[in-house]
Amino acid sequence: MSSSSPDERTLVLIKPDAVRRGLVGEIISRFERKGLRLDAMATRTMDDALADEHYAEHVDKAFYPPLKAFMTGGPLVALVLSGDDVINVVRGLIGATDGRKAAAGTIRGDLSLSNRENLVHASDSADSAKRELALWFPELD
Ligand code: FUP
Repeated sequence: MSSSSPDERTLVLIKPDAVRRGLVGEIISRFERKGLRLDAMATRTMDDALADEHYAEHVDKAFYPPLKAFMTGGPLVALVLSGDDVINVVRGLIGATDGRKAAAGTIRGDLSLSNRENLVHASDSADSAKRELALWFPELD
């Protein structure tokens, strides 16, 4: 038996609003300064099919059509981050969904004033991370 378990991985999307606003470096820098490892990074533009798969739990909601238009409306940066308890740690760093309510000191709390254009997506559980990593980075094991 190994004395330590391997570090977790999570999927992060730096959304089109962050790319448009020139905040990619600021956001990656916060993850790096926390001590997380950047295992993979790619610039992508979501198409309709990827949006529907990524947001499978939201496709029937009223907010989904404008969310999909926003997420497919420009390039984003997809990251794989790893580190101790990375899924929870990254959720803490990004803050609550609504940028108007997110705590100061978090990415959304400091930099977003919107419930939709909230700069970052991060997997919210081990199951979501597994599903989302397979969707965005199928080449990683
Ligand atoms: P989060 O996990 O914090 O990204 O939030 P959710 O999974 O609940 O929502 C996913 C995305 O849907 C949010 F990042 C932004 C968008 N959204 C809206 O546009 N309107 C809402 O009322 C709720 C979420």
